[in-house]
Amino acid sequence: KLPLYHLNSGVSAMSKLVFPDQFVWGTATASYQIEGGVREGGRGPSIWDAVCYTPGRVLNMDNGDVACDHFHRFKDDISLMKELGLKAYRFSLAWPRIIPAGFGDVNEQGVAFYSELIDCLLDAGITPWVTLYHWDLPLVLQTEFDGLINPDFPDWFAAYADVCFDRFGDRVKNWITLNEPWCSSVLGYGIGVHAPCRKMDTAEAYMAAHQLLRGHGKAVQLYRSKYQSQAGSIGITNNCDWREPLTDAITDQAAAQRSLEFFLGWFCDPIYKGDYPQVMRDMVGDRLPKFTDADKAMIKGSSDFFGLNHYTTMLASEPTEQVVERNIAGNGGISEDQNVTLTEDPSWQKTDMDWNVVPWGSAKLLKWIDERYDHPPIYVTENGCAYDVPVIDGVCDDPQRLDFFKSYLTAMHGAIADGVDLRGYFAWSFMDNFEWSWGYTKRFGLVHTDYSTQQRIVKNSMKWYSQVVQSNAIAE
Ligand code: PNW
Repeated sequence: KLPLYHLNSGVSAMSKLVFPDQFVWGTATASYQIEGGVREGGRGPSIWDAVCYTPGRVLNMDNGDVACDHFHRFKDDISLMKELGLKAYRFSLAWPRIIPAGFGDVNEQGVAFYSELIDCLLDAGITPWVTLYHWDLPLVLQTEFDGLINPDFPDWFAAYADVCFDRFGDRVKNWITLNEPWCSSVLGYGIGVHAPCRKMDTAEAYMAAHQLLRGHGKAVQLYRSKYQSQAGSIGITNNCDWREPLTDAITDQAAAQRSLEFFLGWFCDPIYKGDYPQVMRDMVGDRLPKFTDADKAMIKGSSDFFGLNHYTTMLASEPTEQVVERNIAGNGGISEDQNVTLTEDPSWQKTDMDWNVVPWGSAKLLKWIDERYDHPPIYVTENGCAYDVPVIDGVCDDPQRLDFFKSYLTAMHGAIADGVDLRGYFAWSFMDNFEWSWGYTKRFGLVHTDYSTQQRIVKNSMKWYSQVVQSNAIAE
């Protein structure tokens, strides 16, 4: 455990919080949310293209056809990152650009696009952190093969990953297999608000999670055996909110713990401990698939680092009656299975997503992870907030976002001081973009996107963040 003053090597120890040497600072995006160009360069359709064209699924029937037009403007976007002094950039590859039919033929134009983007980042001195799957599944895998719930998913995913490692691995040294499999499973197959918008049977959500974990394990096994000489690291990114017990009653503490195990333990226990949490086995029963011994061996130890996306906190308590209805508020997941009541402190501030701003929740979650998974190296691969702030006279002054980042980073710095091995932080998002079922109505960017002109305007929060990145410290 390092006492705080060891981290403060600066002159005015009390006035700034210095982060450890080598701390990775960046921003994050995802292919479908920013690229556009969906019918260009040989790209095939994804499940999100289809969902966007189905009335009632996405607010205003917005879609990713143009998005931030990053497909055509990536060079300018990267120049801006360089100008701002950003050091790392997390983005995702669109599987349907690389293998349009899901498996089989490689689309060389798609490979060329990402190859150029990667070179451009490296020329700008920015380290690429590449996510292989951030939700844009090739549509044909859904329509013809049932997508993530097909037990062949791991083979398709590993074959796609193989192409990516082969073509980009000489330059990309930081890989993330999956972004938030919780969202793919719960929102895609349980609640049905994300593509493919299924909500027929909760067993499907557990099966999707199962095949995603097997796919992750298989891709990592391949990377470690076939591409060892590339000397990169590979991991997975999971998302989790913090759950604070409503009271210190044993039952509320148990409810909070159960909720965290259903949220994060679901995906991380197999990776760090070899199987799903016992509480899920007990409460979900036969709908929770079982790993074979070969699966367990493949998945256990399959992440070189702990990727965490974190946005908010809820209060958890023991329900007075068994939860019977699925509660989609507060990211409750398949709430009837976990049987936890989620509430909020009315004094908490909220973002445009209605997500609570609770910085100390991030520090508690980091410590929970540190303890449960035996002190893994952690990278926060997303954290951020939606606030819609107008551009006035060319200026976007967004003090709420600045405060959000400042308070969360201060809390996370405290977690580091308490011994958590946090090694990096990526703000979500580099620029305003397509926010899934919310279309373009939620603005998470540190750069403002004007969707009618595609002009980028650096928000004041970004000017502040750029200073943090360049000084490796938060000035108070
Ligand atoms: C993440 N939830 O999505 C994604 O990785 C990003 O693509 C997205 O833009 C960002 O967070 C902001 O939403 C989430 O309901 C979507 O718990 C929903 C939830 C969590 C994360």
